Amino acid sequence: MRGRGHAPVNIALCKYWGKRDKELNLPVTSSLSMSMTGLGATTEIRPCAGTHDRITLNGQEVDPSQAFASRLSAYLHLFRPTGISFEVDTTSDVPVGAGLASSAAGFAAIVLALNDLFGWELDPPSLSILARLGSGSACRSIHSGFVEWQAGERADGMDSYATPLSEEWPELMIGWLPLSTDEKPISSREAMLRTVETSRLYTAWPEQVANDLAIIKQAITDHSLEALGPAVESNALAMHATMWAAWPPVNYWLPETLAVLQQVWKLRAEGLALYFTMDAGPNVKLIYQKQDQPTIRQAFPEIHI
Ligand code: 2P0
Repeated sequence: MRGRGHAPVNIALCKYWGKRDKELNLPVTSSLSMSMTGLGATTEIRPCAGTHDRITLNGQEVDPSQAFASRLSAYLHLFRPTGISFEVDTTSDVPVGAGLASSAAGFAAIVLALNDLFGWELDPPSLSILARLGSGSACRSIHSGFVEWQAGERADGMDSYATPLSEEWPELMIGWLPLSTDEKPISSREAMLRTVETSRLYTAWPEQVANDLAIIKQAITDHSLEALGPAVESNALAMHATMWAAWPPVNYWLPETLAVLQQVWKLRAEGLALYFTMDAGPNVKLIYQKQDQPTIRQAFPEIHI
């Protein structure tokens, strides 16, 4: 008896930053992402005897005392039949804990594997809600393409889940620059809480998101990178500004991060339609159109597309 699930990494174009309920991972605002085909997490899960879950990541057994393992075991408790442990075998295409959305793909893959194992046959909103309980952004990784996570209003979170947009935009490219794969200095979970509690700039965030979200959705419908890029870039920078204004300040940037941003701004000033986004880590994701791929590869030879 085993269950299997695969889920893509998603990169937010309009970010989720801040919760209205930290137990249920209910967000303050809606958010919108793009799933990356061919990059994600694959999980196999089997019930087994014993008192501990056995968790394997990329072929290596994870010590049960590690944060990753204890968070996963705590999540599995939500579904665990009495006296049952699980063997969980996950393969991730991206480094864990480096701000590359590995937990989103990971928790979405677990939910799909549990759905397969127990034969639940859940509908996509229910799968998305269960993934959200593991990690907020995981609710978006249940789908491919452009995905919107509706913040919802209900206290029980049953209206807070992700749905795919019908639009497709095959020429839109996203590539990431691996500046560092070290574990981040502070988890996004903790950083988000600290920002909401201490950053005076956070009061401006919901309005920023409402504006950006409307522009981004229209830009996707119109296939307009000129409209999309500024909203995406400004949304990421505003999110980091709320963190810098927290106390103690939250900083994910390295000197190399700023150097890349300056290079993007220089290339754009020279006429290239190139924009960036960043998540809770020092790495930069570049957004551009397929026709400019050769130029981008030349300017950033280390890029993963
Ligand atoms: C996002 N991030 O929208 C934002 C942008 C990071 C920066 O969602 O506490 O791992 O599990 O709900 O989802 C990362 O936070 O946090 C994240 P939890 P999560 O992609």
